[in-house]
Amino acid sequence: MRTQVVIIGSGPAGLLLGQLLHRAGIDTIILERRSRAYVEGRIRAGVLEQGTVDLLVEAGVGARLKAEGLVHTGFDICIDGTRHRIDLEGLTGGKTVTVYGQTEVTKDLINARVASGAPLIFEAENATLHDVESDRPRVTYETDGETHTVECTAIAGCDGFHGISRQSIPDSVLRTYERAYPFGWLGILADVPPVSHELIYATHPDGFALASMRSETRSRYYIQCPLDTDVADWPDERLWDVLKTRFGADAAATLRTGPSIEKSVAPLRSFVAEPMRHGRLFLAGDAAHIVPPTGAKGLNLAAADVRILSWALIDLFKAGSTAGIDGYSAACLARVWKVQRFSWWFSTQLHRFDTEPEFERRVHRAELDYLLESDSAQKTLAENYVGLPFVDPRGVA
Ligand code: FAS
Ligand code: PHB
Repeated sequence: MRTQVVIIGSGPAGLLLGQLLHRAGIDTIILERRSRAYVEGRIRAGVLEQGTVDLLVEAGVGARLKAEGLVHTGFDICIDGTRHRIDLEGLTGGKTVTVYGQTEVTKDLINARVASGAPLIFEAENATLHDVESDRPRVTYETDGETHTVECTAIAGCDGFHGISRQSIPDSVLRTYERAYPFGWLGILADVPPVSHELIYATHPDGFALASMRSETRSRYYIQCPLDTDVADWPDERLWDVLKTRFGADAAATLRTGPSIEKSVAPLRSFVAEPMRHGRLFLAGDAAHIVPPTGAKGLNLAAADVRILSWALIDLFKAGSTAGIDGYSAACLARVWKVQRFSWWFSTQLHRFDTEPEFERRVHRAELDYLLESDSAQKTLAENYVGLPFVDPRGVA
C-alpha cells in the first residue's frame, strides 16, 4: 500500500491533520492503536481558543461546535474563597474562548473522517516507523494478526506522549526538557448544572480547584491531589466536600452535587521534545509537548502545530516546496515555549507546593495580589489565556 502521509494516532492532532489534508486532496491513512469506542470515550480538555475554533470550522467540522459550544467572555479567580473576575473580552479587545469538550471534537472529527471514506484504521497494533531519514519512509502495523506495510512520503507522529513516533528520533538528535509537578489533578464529571456560568480557578491553603463544564447541565471539576492518589479512596461525597471548601462559602452554598460519570487522576507535567521534525517524520501535539492543564492549552497547542504542519505538507505536495517542512519545527517551537511559559506560570501561581519555602509562598501570594490590582497583569493573563496571536510562518499577513 502507498499513500502520501501516514498519520500515527487518532487524537485531535491526527484527526484534524487528516481532515485538513484530505480537504486539500492529499492522500492519508490514520493508524490508531485503540478502538473507536475507547478513543471516543476519553474525557480530556474542555476549553478551545478562538484560533482552534476557527481551524475546526475551516476543516468543515464546526457545525455542532458552533451550535453547542459555550462562548465564555471571562472566568473567575478565587483566592481563599473570594472571587475576582478576569474580563477576557474587555482585556483583549473582544476575544473569547469556547467551552466544548475534546470528547466532542474527537467525535466530530471521526465522523467527518468516516464520512470522507479516507482510511482510519482502529486497533492498528505495533505500528513501526522505517527509513524516516529517507524520502521514502515506511510504516508497518498489524491488524487481526496480519502485518501491513504502507509506503509514504511523510509520517505525522500524532500519537501523544506515550506514542512511538518520538522514540523514532535518534537519541543523538532528540533533546527533551521536562518539569514534573509534585501533584496531580483528580477530576470528576457529573450531570449537574455548573456552580457558575463561567470557569472558576481557585487557590486555597489546601490546594487548587477548578470548576469547569461541558454544557449547562454537565459539570467538570478538578482538585489538586497528591501524585499517589487512588480514585478508590475518593467517594463522590468526599470530592464534593473538598470542592465546596476550596471554592468558598458562596459557591459551596449553590454547588450542585450528584453521582459521578467519570473520576480520574492525571499527573501534571511540562515537557518539550526538540526538534519536532526528523527527516520525513513530523511530531505534532502531545507527541512533542505536554503542558500542565491549568492554562487549558494542550489541545489548543496541538491544533496550532497541525495548522502549521498542514500548510507545510500542502506546499510540499502541491507546490513542490520544502520551505514549510524545513521551517516546521522552529515555527512550532516558537509558540510551544511561550505556551509552556504561561502554563507553568499559571500552574505555579495557583497550586500549593508543600515543600515550598515560606519566601516563595509569600512571593506567589504577592503575585496574585498584584494580578488583582494591575490591569497590565490581567491583560497579560487574558491575552495568553484566549490564545496568543498566530504567527504565520509563511510570512503571510
Ligand atoms: P492524544 O494523546 O489525544 O492522542 C494520541 C492518540 O495516539 C491516542 O488516540 C492514542 O491512542 C494514539 N496512539 C498512541 N500510541 C500509538 C501507537 N503506537 N500507534 C497508534 N496510535 C497510537 N488539555 C487541555 O487543554 N485541557 C485539559 O483539561 C486536559 N486534560 C487532560 C487530561 C488527561 C488525562 C490527559 C492525558 C491530557 C489532558 N489534556 C488537556 C491534554 C490533552 O487534551 C492533549 O493536549 C490532547 O489530547 C493532545 O492531542 P493529541 O496530540 O492528538 O494526543
Ligand atoms: C476542562 O474543562 O477540562 C478544563 C478547563 C480549563 C482548564 C483545564 C481543564 O484550564
